[in-house]
Amino acid sequence: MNQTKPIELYFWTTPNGFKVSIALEEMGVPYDIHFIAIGRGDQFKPEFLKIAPNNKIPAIIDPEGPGGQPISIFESGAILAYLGRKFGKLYPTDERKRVAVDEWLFWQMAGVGPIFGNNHHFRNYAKEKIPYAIDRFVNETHRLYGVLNKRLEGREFVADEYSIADIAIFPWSRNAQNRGIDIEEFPNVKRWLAAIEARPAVQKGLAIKPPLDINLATDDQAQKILFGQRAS
Ligand SMILES: N[C@@H](CCC(=O)N[C@@H](CS)C(=O)NCC(=O)O)C(=O)O
Repeated sequence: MNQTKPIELYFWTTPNGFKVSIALEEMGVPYDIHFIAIGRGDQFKPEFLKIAPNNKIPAIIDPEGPGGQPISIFESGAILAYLGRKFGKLYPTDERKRVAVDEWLFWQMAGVGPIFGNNHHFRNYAKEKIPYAIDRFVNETHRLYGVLNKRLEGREFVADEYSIADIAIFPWSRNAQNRGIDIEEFPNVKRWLAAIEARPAVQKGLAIKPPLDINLATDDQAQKILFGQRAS
């Protein structure tokens, strides 16, 4: 590891945020956290939009990017792949193995993230409860748990060896009951979740807590927390 300056992680305590904190912990990469309180709209601030034009966490700045120059990256899948390539960890270089990791990483990004996100939205947040939308997203969530359960039949991790693909899928798949799923129906997923949850780096990545008062902070205070000082 020849990273001398920490990676700047723009983060909130959500599944997409935890993907990156877990990956950084697993790879043993130094990082500083900048909390982006999405509940108070910090993701729309111009400073953040410069590095994350889609106004969503996570994002990173690597001060020691390609050519020794800083690089900013948004989209959790792009971040995980970058970290895997840069630090040579959890992202195999053998092409067949890498394709398998990519398949499951993209499966998470294009399938699990949006579908589980809509599941939460229509079950928990939508003011009007729309049975069609709830059924559609719970059924599709159930199908995706089934796909994962089948993939994990006789396999320890989704691409055999533990990788950034597992790290992408894990934070979204735990607490299945919160999306109307009975995990007992999916014993391979249950076993896989327990194995990942037991990893010390995963526990550290999940343990990050924002400053208690961040949602109440004035704009000025929040700016300091978000952009001016080390928050971890
Ligand atoms: N595809 C994006 C999704 C990121 C995402 O949905 N982030 C949520 C939190 S988990 C967010 O920042 N939401 C704020 C907003 O939509 O305004 C990624 O994987 O990075």
